Amino acid sequence: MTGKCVWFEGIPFPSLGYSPELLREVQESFLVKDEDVLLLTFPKSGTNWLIETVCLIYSKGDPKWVQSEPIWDRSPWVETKHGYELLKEKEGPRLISSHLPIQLFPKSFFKSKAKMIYLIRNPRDVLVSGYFFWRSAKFVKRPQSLEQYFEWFVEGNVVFGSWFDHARGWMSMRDKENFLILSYEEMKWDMRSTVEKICQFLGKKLEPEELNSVLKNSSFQAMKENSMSNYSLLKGQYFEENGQLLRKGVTGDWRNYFTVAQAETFDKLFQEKMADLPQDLFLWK
Ligand code: PPS
Repeated sequence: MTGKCVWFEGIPFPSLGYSPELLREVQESFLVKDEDVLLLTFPKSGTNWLIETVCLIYSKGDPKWVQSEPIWDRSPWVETKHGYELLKEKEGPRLISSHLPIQLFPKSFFKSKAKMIYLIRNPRDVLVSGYFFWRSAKFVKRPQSLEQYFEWFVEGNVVFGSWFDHARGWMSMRDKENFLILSYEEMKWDMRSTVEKICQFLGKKLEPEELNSVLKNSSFQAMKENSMSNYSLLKGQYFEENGQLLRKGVTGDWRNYFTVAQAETFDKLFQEKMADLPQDLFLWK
């Protein structure tokens, strides 16, 4: 993928809201505080679902916050111009989102006690989700076909770089006590237990009816209808009218799109790149 993107340290970034100077400043100078909570993902892994869930946990299931403030202001993306400016001004404990690979993340985090949740998703579904999403976006080079995007993805030639490098990099933190790995798949299969796990990690306690409200208001349908979370406010400037963040919200959709040859190529690559990691990290298998 070349053309419509910004390059930094060999990795392509979207062309709107990112610059090499800012990415350098974020890495060198952004101050992560011990009380911050960081939500980290490779794009299209369910980032916004995780943000919505954590916001609802913070508000004890009350949907007022998630229905009144855009999701990118509740938990700003630190690497974007908008998010960085907002975060610098924010007082108190902050929710911070990011898609950055580990080597470009603010250095101050690694000396802090801030908690981080890394959300991982079957990269095959990440690929398919990304293909449909970027096709309608105005700030990246658009793929012309799934076949083309498949090639870009396996070469690591997509925004935020190689999924494999991203996952490997962040998973090296997995034994740290301020680091929690979650998967999109476990959120789909047992969201109640996942919310309980997040609460335990963040030291939050929810009453049963509050937990029910978190589940209800973070559901695919609720988020799809919530204009503060479904990116409909960004249509026009950032996306075409047909663009949608909440497309299908399922696991295993790649099976509807990959050819047999693509599935085999992907399996082989996954083996090559990830075989030495504990395989129970990859719950979709
Ligand atoms: S982004 O643009 O990188 O921040 O996108 P991200 O939020 O990481 O990923 C978008 C995919 O997450 C799905 N999604 C959900 N699935 C289930 N339940 C809920 N509540 C939910 N919210 C978002 C969304 O549908 C995208 O996946 P696909 O497969 O394209 O549907």
